[in-house]
Amino acid sequence: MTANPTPFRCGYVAIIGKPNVGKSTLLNSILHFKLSIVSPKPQTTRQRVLGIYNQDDAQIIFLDTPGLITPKYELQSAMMRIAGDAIESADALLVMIDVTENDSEEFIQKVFSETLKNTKLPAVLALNKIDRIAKDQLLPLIAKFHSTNLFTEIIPISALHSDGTDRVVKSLIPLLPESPAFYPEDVLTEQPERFFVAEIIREKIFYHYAQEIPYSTDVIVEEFKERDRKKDFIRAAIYVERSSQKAILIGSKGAALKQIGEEARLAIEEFLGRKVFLELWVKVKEKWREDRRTLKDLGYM
Ligand SMILES: Nc1nc2c(ncn2[C@@H]2O[C@H](COP(=O)(O)OP(=O)(O)OP(=O)(O)O)[C@@H](O)[C@H]2O)c(=O)[nH]1
Ligand SMILES: [Mg+2]
Repeated sequence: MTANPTPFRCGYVAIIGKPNVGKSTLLNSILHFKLSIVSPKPQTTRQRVLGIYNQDDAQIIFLDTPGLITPKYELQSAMMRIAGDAIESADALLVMIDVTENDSEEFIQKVFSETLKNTKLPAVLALNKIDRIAKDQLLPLIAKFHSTNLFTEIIPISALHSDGTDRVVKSLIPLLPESPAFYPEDVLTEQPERFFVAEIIREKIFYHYAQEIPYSTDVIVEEFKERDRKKDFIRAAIYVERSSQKAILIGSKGAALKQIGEEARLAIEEFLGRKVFLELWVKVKEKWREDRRTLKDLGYM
């Protein structure tokens, strides 16, 4: 007789933490694919991004989420609801902190006493950006979080350098229910191409503009046409809140918008694996961040 094979496990893992700690970077590193947008600025991710990881005996459906904050306007409230919904649908949590920040302990206590107070989900803690601190700083940090008794494992990682990320995957699998896979093995996400196209354009805006511009901007794909023997045609609108922001986005003689368009097109082509024609235009939509109808059109509610 042969021994029982390892049972197949499948379930949802929500990746949560403060903005900018590296949640999206980690998802991309685990998937070996640039699925979720990343930038050096906080609050880059606004929607839940679903990414599916497969191995012989498990399927993990990761939910990348917007960084947890106290909302100040309607868009941020919607982002926090999106993060809350992801937590609710999860079987386990991957909590992430940035080891270079010194308020993580407070943050963890707050998350567990407020956001997670009604959930009893098992949680793994990833201590990210260890490439930025000296090795001898790590042990006291691990000990500190170990003493909270909140985590099944505490794993130091560098998402950027894919260091420790295998261990993260390994630690999550036993926390998932025994179940067959929910998705076929060749499926990476369930969100439509349009969503990722808009995200890629938004990422370029986060990289290129300072101060309030990235936060006053959103992108919606208005037309996405596959054409016979021609490149796909994509037209996307960039929403801003004021005409002064529109002028900045477009730049002198349209140069700034042209550059965003070129960079976005290349990244979109890489993502889709095919050539596209990308047309961008900028539209002023006053106070869209506060307007529930526009937020609904943009997919936030
Ligand atoms: N040095 C270093 N930088 C990292 C690491 N992981 C992520 N970063 C950087 O941290 C910044 C934020 O990364 P993101 O992945 O966008 O962070 P996030 O947690 O998804 O942020 P939000 O979407 O805003 O909540 C980017 O500039 C990343 O390159 C790491 O392991 N080491
Ligand atoms: Mg993110």
